[in-house]
Amino acid sequence: MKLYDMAGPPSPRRVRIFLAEKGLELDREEINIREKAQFNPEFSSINPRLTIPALQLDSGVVLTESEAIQRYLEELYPDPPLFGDTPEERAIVTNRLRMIEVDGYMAVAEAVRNSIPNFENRALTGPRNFAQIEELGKRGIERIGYFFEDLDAILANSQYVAGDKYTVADVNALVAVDFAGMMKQAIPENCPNLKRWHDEVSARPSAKA
Ligand SMILES: N[C@@H](CCC(=O)N[C@@H](CS)C(=O)NCC(=O)O)C(=O)O
Repeated sequence: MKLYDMAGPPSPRRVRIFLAEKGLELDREEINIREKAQFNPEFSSINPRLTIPALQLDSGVVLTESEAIQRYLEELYPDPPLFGDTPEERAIVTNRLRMIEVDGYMAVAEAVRNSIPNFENRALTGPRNFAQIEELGKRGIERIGYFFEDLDAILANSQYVAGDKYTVADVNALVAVDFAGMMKQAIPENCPNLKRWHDEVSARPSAKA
């Protein structure tokens, strides 16, 4: 098994934090997307979607979605459980993951990729080029604020994002909140529950991954 990875970008960090929580190390290769290494034929033949993380299994199959990688690793290494212990917990984790992906990660990506000059003509990842749309950049910023508020409301009633246990929902939410920092969007004063949670999960050793 081999993980195509890079320190810095958010999606691979989701997998690295998950691995750290499981106490796992994988064989890794860096794909430096700042230097456009995702376009090199050696990598594009492995992942034609041109994104990291990518996990190549011993069978040759390549997983190109961080959540698919996390779920696969959970099946292989169930302890500690990070997707919930019961059907209800697992359903809540999945529910939260979807919210984090759509309302959090995608909102920040929308802002970043439609406003930062480095992403000119690269408003979406992948093999096809897309022009930036300024209005989408602005909408992304607005949506980040709502994401913070919605997470704060969840965390007003529970210690962690999917209940009273630390799960993969905390991993991916932490990465989305930190990713918002790329647009200089910090946790606002009116989100004390989010701040309390962020301090707590950031203090876990895995957060350094
Ligand atoms: N849905 C994918 C997203 C992967 C993704 O967008 N990765 C970014 C780094 S965070 C990337 O590879 N970008 C390449 C590019 O910008 O061309 C996942 O969850 O893993």
